[in-house]
Amino acid sequence: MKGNWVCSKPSSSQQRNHNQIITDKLEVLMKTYQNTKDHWRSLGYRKAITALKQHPKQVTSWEEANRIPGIGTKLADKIQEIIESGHLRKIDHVCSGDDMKALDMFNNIWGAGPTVAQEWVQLGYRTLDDIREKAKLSRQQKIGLKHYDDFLERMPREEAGAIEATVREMAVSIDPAMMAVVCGSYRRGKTTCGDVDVLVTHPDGKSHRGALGKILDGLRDKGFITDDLVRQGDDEEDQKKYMGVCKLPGEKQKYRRLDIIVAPYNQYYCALMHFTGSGHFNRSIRLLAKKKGMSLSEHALRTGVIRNGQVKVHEGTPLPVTSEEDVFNHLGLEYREPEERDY
Ligand code: DCT
Ligand code: MG
Repeated sequence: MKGNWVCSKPSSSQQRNHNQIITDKLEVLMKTYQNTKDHWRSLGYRKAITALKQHPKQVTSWEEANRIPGIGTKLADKIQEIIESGHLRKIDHVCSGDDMKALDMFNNIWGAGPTVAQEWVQLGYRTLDDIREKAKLSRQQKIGLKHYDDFLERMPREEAGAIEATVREMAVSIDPAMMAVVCGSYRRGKTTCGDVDVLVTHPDGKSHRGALGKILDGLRDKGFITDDLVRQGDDEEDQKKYMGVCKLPGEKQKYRRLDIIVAPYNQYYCALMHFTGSGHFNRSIRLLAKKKGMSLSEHALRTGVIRNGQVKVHEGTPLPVTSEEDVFNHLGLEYREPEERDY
């Protein structure tokens, strides 16, 4: 398979970003366009940033920038400005006003997206106190606001490990054969984690049913889970996802985001791959599966999928998957350890 597939290369082989001065500035603009729901522009910036990060050398001229696929004349103008002056005046114009600062702050409230953040700015709110006093808040946004500073901070890896252990002990106390594994950035070996993603299953293929409720009740009784944000999935056979807030015992502990996913054992390895990520790795490997007439999700890897454009005409049949290696093998990829999926 030709092409530059992220999922087919270990992330440690990623070269150094030779154009960080440029990509840092473009990322600021991309974030602003995301905040203002300017999807096309933010997508254009994301593609350009990815291309610049992969470029084997420092870009030193307008022509060189313009030759990179995905970088047109307007972006090349901006890149030239950064090369020559170290600055991008557009950032000062677009991002530095009080409106934009407020928009960014409101977007960072858990449960508030670009639409509601924009509404609040239009209503004249500029500070978190404005939001607290005047805005009409959903239940989740109230929790997001209460833990605003804690949620923005990444936790040390050790703390994520202690949170995982707490969830696992509870799962095992309910049923000794229950499995609880931390996924996400922790499993990819990161030194800090934004939240903790714990995947729970049971090897007998049926005792995962009803487990989530029991685990949550136990963790609430201990005072470990402090707030509930979202609970998805009612179908007994399917996956369930819980999003909430937890805090380890002790005076100085912070409130942390905790996700618990429960999967039936026959979906476990696809769920493990999905929740391990990274998001970028997942996008790449799913696209590769699609190109091969397969489909990969957190539930299954299917083959013989027939698509008419974007529409699936035939769902395909699930392939046997009893390890992460199986997924890589079926796709014709060399196995990558979680640490090597960190794009
Ligand atoms: N995921 C994905 N696509 C996304 C977001 C997430 O496929 N847009 C998957 C891959 C990672 C997993 O879900 C958990 O998501 P996060 O917790 O958001 O990511 P993380 O890699 O664990 O990073 P963080 O340390 O910020 O939690
Ligand atoms: Mg995470």
